[in-house]
Amino acid sequence: MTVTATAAASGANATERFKSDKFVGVAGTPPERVSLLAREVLEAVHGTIRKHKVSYAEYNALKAWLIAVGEDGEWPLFLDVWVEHVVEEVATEHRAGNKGTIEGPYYVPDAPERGARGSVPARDDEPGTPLTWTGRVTSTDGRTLAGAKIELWHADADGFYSQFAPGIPEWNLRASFTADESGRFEIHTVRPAPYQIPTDGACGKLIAAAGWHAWRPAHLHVKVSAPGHELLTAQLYFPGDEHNDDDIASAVKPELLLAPRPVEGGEAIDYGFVLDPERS
Ligand code: MBD
Ligand code: FE
Repeated sequence: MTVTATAAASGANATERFKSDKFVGVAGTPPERVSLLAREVLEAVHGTIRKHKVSYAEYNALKAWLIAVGEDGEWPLFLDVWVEHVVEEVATEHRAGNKGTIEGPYYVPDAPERGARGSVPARDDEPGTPLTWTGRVTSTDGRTLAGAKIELWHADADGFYSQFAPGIPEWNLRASFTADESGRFEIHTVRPAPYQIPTDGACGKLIAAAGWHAWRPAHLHVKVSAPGHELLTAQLYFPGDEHNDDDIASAVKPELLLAPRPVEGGEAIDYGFVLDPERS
């Protein structure tokens, strides 16, 4: 692959996507809660400054860096990599069904529909090991969830996401499946590569300056939904990936590890989902 994704290109797309898709607002939030949350975050910052005697040079570096995060369109990336996992933890701690994890910045709704069985949109010469994924969707109350929707999106074998990197067809490796009468589905795709945070943007500069690594392990993203049930957002991981234990986005959980087995022409996985009924 000759084109490289720039932080500015993928960041601008992620920022636009978020603005159009997610800004529903929390208009009814009482001022007491806004004040409490804002004050405690600021106090945490003040505490760090006092504890480590942060200098003016460091303060100005922070200011310049925060401006660059916005200019590079990397607020979605920054927040989803370093903050979202705790929001997800708090939001789903009551669940008895499937573990989930963070959504990240690259979901796009309304991907092409493929019924209960089919292949994700892919290029004729799509690189990567072919992957056949079978599974079943049920409820924690034991019911089969016929008609459940399984939305899948993932990076290609170079680690790039369609709509967030140049030169990739719009819906490449993005599709929506519908579980059959017995709750089953069968998906044909390819194994994604690990994802590297762009090195040329503000997030990459923080990573380099701090001496961290920039990697997420290879993963498949899903959203699984059914009427009367809580939306499950998850990612599935491949055993043996060197970053399963130190994902920069802290989003790996043991329950989300796949167990691929070699089959003729590729590999196969079996992984199903158990959804929690909506709380009344
Ligand atoms: C990704 O692919 C991702 O899933 C997350 C959470 C953050 C950055 C890139
Ligand atoms: Fe991802």
